[in-house]
Amino acid sequence: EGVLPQEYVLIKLKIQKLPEILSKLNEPDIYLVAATLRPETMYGQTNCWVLPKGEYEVMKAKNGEVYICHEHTSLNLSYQGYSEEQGKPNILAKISGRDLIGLPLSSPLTSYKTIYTLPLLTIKMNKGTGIVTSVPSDAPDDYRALQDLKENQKMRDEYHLSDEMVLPFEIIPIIEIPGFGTVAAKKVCDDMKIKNQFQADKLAKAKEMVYLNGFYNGKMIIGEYAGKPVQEVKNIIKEYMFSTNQALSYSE
Ligand code: A2H
Repeated sequence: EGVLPQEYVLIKLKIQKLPEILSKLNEPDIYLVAATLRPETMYGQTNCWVLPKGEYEVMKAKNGEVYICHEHTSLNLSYQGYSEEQGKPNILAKISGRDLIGLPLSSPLTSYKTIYTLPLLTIKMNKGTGIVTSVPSDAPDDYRALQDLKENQKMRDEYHLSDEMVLPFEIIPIIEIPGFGTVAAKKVCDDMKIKNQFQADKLAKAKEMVYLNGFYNGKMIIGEYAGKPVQEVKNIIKEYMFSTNQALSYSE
C-alpha cells in the first residue's frame, strides 16, 4: 500500500425495495456505496458485488442519507464531513453481505433500470467500502465473476439468486481500446484462458493490461461523451455525478 491516500469515487446504488431488516429502520432512501477508480465506466454497470461473509454497517450521514459500507469506511467518512461528530458515525444497524444479495438497485448512468446485488468471493474488506460495482466490459474481475454465476446454476442456487437477477444482464460495450475492441475485459480473460474469479495472479495481470490501455488509449463509445478519449472525460463524468448527488468523494 502506498503512503498517499487513495481517492475513490463512491457510487450511490439506491435499494429499490428494502428487505424487512432494513425497512424497519424507517429510512426510505438507503444506498449501497461502491468504491471505484473508474467513474467513466459507470455506463456499463450490470450488477453490484458484496462479500457474502462480509459484515457491513448502515450509517446515517449528516445530510440525512443512509449508506451501507464496511465499518472502516463509516469511521473514515465520519472524519470526511459525513457525520456531525468526527470519529462517531451514526450507525443504525449492521447487516451481513448475505442479507444484501439479490436486492434490486438503481445506479447512475447504466442503461439497466434495475440491477441486482450479487456475491463476489474475492472482495477485500480492508479496502474501499467492501462493495464493488460491476462493469464486466472493462473490469476482468467483474467479467469473470459474472460469467461464473451465469455458467453455474449451483452457485446461483446457493445464494438463492433467480435467473432473472443474472442471466439477462449482457455486457454493455462502453469503451473502445485499439487492439482490445469494445469489451476489453472479456477479450483479455478469454485470451488468457481465465477460468474463474479465483485465478488471482492472472486476473491481476489482465486488470493491469486493460486498466492502463483503457486509460491511455481508450475512447468512449456511449453516452454524452461518445468519441472522446477516456483521459479527457474521466473527471468530467466524476464531477457530473458529484454535482447531481449520484456519487460521493472518499479517501483512505
Ligand atoms: B474498479 P485499488 Cl471498469 N475489493 O471499478 C476488491 N476490489 C475492489 C474493492 C474491494 N474492497 N473496492 C474496489 N475494488 C475494485 C470499476 C473498475 C475498476 C473497472 C476497471 C478496473 C477497476 C468497476 N468495477 O479497478 O486496489 C473497483 O473496481 C482496477 C484498478 O484500490 C475499483 O475500481 O487500486 C478498484 O478495484 C480499486 O482498486
